[in-house]
Amino acid sequence: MKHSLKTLLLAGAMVAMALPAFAQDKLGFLVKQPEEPWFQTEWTFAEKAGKDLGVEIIKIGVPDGEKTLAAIDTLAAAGAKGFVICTPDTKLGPAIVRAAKAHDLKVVTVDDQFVDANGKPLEDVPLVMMAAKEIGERQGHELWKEMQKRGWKVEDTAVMAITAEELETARLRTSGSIEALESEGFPKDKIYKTPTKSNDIPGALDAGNSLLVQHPEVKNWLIVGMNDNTVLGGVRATESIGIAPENVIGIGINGVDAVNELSKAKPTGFLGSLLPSPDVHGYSTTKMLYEWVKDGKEPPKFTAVTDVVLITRDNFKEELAKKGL
Ligand code: FCA
Repeated sequence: MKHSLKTLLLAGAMVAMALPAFAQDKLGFLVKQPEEPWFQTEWTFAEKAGKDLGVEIIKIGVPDGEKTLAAIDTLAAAGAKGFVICTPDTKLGPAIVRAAKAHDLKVVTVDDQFVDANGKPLEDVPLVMMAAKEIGERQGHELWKEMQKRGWKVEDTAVMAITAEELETARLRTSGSIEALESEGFPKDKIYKTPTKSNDIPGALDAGNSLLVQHPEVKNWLIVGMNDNTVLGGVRATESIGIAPENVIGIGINGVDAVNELSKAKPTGFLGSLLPSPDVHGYSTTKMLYEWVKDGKEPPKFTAVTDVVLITRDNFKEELAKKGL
């Protein structure tokens, strides 16, 4: 009796010792635009990975540099061992790496690659992202296909390419899209670039408006942009000057950010979106980071997530459901 009680107590103490250590495992997941469904989806799947692995995920929105560095301090104070980040500014890379090192935190980047002050990529930091050039090319080919389907003439049509050249993934996507259109035979001199100040709808709307006032002669518009919000801003610009939806084709990238638009009662100029795998981005980065922290298994320096599907009003519910989104 006495013995078994002692055993029990001992076993209990061992569990008690083991449990807090287990429960205390924490990892951060920092994203630049927490208002975008894209990043909310990454968070959801990071938490799913956290649950499967028995780790707590600390989610923090980091819209600027100051908030990013403060978030890293917060993670360190909470006892986290590392974090996944989509940085608000790729040039913050060296500062983020420095802060992480100072706190002995491991870093995995997602979606946007860190660069140094000269724009050179920090290739040492593990990165998971969609294949940017390829998804851009797909956008260009799909725009062309739809243009053919509608029987538009090249003479009546121009491209509004909303650009964000300072963000490498955006530059790769839009240049891929433009090159694909050119390879299909779209005339170079009717592909008009217009830079956006911010990667959201208001920024892209301004960019679109300033282009449209210069080209009242254009009847039909194809809209190129690096993600759904950028293309949506362009579509809103065409609407604001009364161009009919039948004369506009916009195809976005991200998919999850297009759900509201594709759910509208009437079709708009936004035809659809290329849906990559935000679920995989959120889950696999978290798992990589966990294995790195836990077992010292270093993640690959670069993982490109391919596998993209075009969602439109006709199939978006099914396609999202297939991915559990
Ligand atoms: C960038 C964009 C996001 C998303 C992500 C994969 O960070 O800003 O909208 O497309 O790449």
